[in-house]
Amino acid sequence: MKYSKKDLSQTITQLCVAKGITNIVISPGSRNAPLTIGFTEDNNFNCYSIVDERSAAFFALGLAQQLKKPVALVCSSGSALLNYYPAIAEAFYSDIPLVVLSADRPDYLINIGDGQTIMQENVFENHILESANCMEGSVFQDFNEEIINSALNKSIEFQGPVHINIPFEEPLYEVVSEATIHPKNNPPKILNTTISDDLSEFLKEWNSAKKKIVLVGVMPPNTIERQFLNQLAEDESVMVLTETTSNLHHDNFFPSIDQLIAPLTEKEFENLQPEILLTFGGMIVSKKVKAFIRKHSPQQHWHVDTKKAFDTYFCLSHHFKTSANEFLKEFLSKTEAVKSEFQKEWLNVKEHRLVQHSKYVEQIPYSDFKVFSEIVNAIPNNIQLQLSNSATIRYAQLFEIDKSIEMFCNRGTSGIDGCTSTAIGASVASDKPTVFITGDLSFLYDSNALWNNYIPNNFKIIIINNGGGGIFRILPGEKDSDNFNTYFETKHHLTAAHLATMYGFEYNSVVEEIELKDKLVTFFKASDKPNILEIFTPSKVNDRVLLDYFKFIK
Ligand SMILES: Cc1ncc(C[n+]2csc(CCOP(=O)(O)OP(=O)(O)O)c2C)c(N)n1
Repeated sequence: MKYSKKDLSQTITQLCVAKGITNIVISPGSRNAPLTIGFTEDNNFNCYSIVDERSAAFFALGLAQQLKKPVALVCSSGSALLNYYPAIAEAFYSDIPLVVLSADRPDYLINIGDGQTIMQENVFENHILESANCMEGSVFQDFNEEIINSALNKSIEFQGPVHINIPFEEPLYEVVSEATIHPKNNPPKILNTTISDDLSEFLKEWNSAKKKIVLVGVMPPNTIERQFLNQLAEDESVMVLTETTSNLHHDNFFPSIDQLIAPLTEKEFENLQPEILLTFGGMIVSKKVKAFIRKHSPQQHWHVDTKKAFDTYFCLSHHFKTSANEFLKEFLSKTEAVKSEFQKEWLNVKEHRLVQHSKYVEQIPYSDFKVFSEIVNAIPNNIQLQLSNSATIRYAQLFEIDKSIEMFCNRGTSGIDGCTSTAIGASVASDKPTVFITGDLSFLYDSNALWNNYIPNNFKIIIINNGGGGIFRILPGEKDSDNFNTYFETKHHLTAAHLATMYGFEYNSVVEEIELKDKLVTFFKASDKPNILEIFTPSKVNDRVLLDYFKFIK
């Protein structure tokens, strides 16, 4: 086995092994040669090579999203590092562990006109859990071990991104056959999640409230124990509103929030206003539910999370700093049944909406909505479904998707800049087949995602190509001007056909409804290549079909 001669390279690789960080995504460069040599020469590591750093970082994010442990990124100095930023911000807001290892020039070569050099220390300072700025030289070994341990532990303990900046003096390529450095591993701590709050006051409030809403945002599958979900679902004073990305299911839950609340009158909203709002999970997609709760504030808003509580509805009254399971175990064992019509009344509304939904789908023309409906009917069970941002995730929220399907979307910053790369990373880490549904702009934006040698044959992409940003037709504002076409919808006539050929994907397209069902059946069959199905839809019909939907389901 070979080791880089650099103390810092040996320190990093050994501490990564010690902490179980074994997946490394490397982008090419020379300044990072000591790290690249260190990782690739060591069989403990599973290394991936991806040229485009923006895509590499989202790919790593997809891996880490599935593995729930840090994935490391290695890049050269200069703007290479800055291309990690979109994925770092996403990881920061989505609580996904990433370890960024950037090679740098030594301090005396910064800002004196040396090439490929920027000010790398603390460069992600607003969106990072910890920045460690290493120093080269044996006198700094203890200091470096300390800060590297601390940063790696932070990523593991708090599930988020950290940045370790590592200066290397030339020569960069020298190797040794025995490790010359043996850093001390300070193991990560196991976070204490026991509830420190006195629950009695909260229980008093809860046990006297006839209207309680539990709202759940992004949550990995199988996070909350089934018995607690059942308990919540069986409480007639509780409505559990779930998002597609919350991966929670029960017949008494309310999974399509917009479908339920979009047609409501002011009077009905007042009726829906809860006394207590209890929230779990990450970001909420539904703009309508945010607007509803901000306007009809509950008396109490409690959020449960080991790490943070956002005041999304401007009425946060308490943060239970613990896990959902820990909280529910303690809390639900002490709650009392409250007689209430709340859940029943709204389950009737939900049932009516579902009937209307089915009727509506029967009569609508070929459109994004219709296409989504057919995809949901044809999609196989027991897969992983990755969704891009924009209208895709919003449409997905309007359909009942089989509960065996695991759902993911980058909602931390809702960017369209790395959805495909994330989906590919997730497909590599998951043993389930992965289907990725995306809009055309999101797909074309991140087309370098396909420049990746690790894409499994059971990875499938559906592009709903409505010739631009369809979302902007759904949003308010004037739609029939050149300005709208150019600066909002950004109309185009591009397709994925040539990209598919270039990157070795099977490719098929749909241009009218009559082909849709059969092509979906063929598309979802097992294949010996990754696969793209590009479905072209009429942009000027899509917005009307969606907006009329919310009136029809009333
Ligand atoms: C990096 C980034 N830039 C800009 C945006 C703003 N934005 C949100 S949706 C959207 C259009 C997406 O279009 P497309 O992927 O075709 O999906 P559609 O709206 O047609 O469903 C844009 C530009 C964003 N979310 N992220």
